[in-house]
This record gives sequence, C-alpha cells and structure tokens, in this order.
Amino acid sequence: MKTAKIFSLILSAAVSSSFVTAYACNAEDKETGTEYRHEREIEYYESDHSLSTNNDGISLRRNIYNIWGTLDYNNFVEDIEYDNVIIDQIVVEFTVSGIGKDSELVKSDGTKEPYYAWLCGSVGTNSQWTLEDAGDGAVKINGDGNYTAVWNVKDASESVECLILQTNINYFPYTPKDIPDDEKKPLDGTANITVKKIKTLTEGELLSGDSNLDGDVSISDAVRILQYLANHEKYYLSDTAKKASDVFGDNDGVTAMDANSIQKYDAGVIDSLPET
Ligand SMILES: [Ca+2]
Ligand SMILES: [Ca+2]
Repeated sequence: MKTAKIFSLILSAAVSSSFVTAYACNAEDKETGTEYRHEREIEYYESDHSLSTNNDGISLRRNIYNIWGTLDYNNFVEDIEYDNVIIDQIVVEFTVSGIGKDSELVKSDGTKEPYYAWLCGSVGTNSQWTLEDAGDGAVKINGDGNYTAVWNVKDASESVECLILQTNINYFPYTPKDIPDDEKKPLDGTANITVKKIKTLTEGELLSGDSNLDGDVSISDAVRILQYLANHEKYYLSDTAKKASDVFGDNDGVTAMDANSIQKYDAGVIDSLPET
C-alpha cells in the first residue's frame, strides 16, 4: 500500500520547506488546441558569494548550483534545490549592471567579440559548457539591462548537478584602477549579474492527473494535491495545474478525492483518468 510512502513524501517536503518549489501563477499558459505551455518557477536564493569567474579567472559568472566548485574561489553554491524536475527548457531572467553601454569583449590582441551570457552545467544526462554548446539559448549582452538565457534540454531530468550563468564579460575593465592586476578580485568591480527568476517550461499535451506538470502521472501528483489542500498559499497550484488535478467529481474542483483517484491510477486499480 502506498499510504506510508505518501506520508513520508509529505513529511520530507515539509521538512525541506525552506526550499519548496514555487508553483507560480502562469500568465503564459496558452491553450492552442491540445497544446499547452507549462511554466513552473524554481525557488532561488542568491547567496552573496555566488558571483565569480570562470576557470580563466577573467570571465564573470553567477553560480546557481555548483557543488563541484571550491569555497576559496566563491564557486561552491547551492542556491536552488538539487531535486528539480526539468523538462524542455530552463529559463533564467537576469540583470546585468555596472558595465554601462559596453557590448564587446576587447581581447589582448585588440580583436573584439560581442558580450554573451549563456547557461551551462550538467542537468541529468544533459550537459553544455561553451557558448557554442548553448547555441540559440545564449543571449547577446548590449550593456546594462535585463536579459533572458534559455537552455533547451534534450532529455527530461529530475536533478540539477550544476547550473551556472556564464558570460564572456572580462571583469578587469570594471575594477578600480588603483588595485594591482594580480590582486584584483571579481567582487572588487562594478560589473554584476543578478538572477531575477528561474523557471522551467514544458510543452505538450496536458495530462489528466499531472498536478505537478512534469509530463508524467505518478504518486508525486497525489502528494502535490494533498500539499495544496493542506496549504494553498505555500503549495500554490496554477490554473493549468488545477485543471490537470481535477480528475474526479465531474469538474467539482480540487479535492482529496482527486488525489485518491491518482493513487488508484498509479496502483493500477483504474486504468484511465479522469475517473468516471
Ligand atoms: Ca506529474
Ligand atoms: Ca475533483
């Protein structure tokens, strides 16, 4: 019987309440025939030390989740939870400040290349590191302003091993001139990248019973409904999620009976949802 399992899942969710994923109201939910676009916001805390540089010691980056980094170089960061379902896209909205109107990297040989920001790291079986790897998901940086970087993941994942917002912005031109080059540190400068929002977008047909909108119907969806019923504010369900959750009672809204139907479906007691 799954009751004990569900209870332990709820308990573990409650214990890790400081890092509970927020299910944001989704203004971008679009219904186009049977196609939906699900948006789920990932809770994020920006630690003071997460601004750093790439291994080249020059290129600014904001570490989002990087337990491979070392403490002394400000790269060891856990600002989102490891346990995050990622399907189709990771979208990071961020602000660049302190570089004025600069839009180009001036290399040591005098040649120039545009400033870019892109997402890199390792998410399940997906990994990308370079600007080339990031492809269309990279965003060109034209001075201070707000930007969005996207990572189109090939395979769905339930974990984030490493996630970094990397740029090719050289921090040296943005540090005080009276500090010797060999003593300059990234945080001495004005150049800054601040993450405003992280979300995942999933495209595809809305599945009856898929309360957490991860593209699959499982016991975690029943848990998601019970969490919502216990605390609407903390465990918010978007309108799309409510629609997916209402699988029992002829459109009577989200109740414990809907969670019950999903448990029965998961256990093979019934073979389709909604339960009629
Ligand atoms: Ca689900
Ligand atoms: Ca219902």
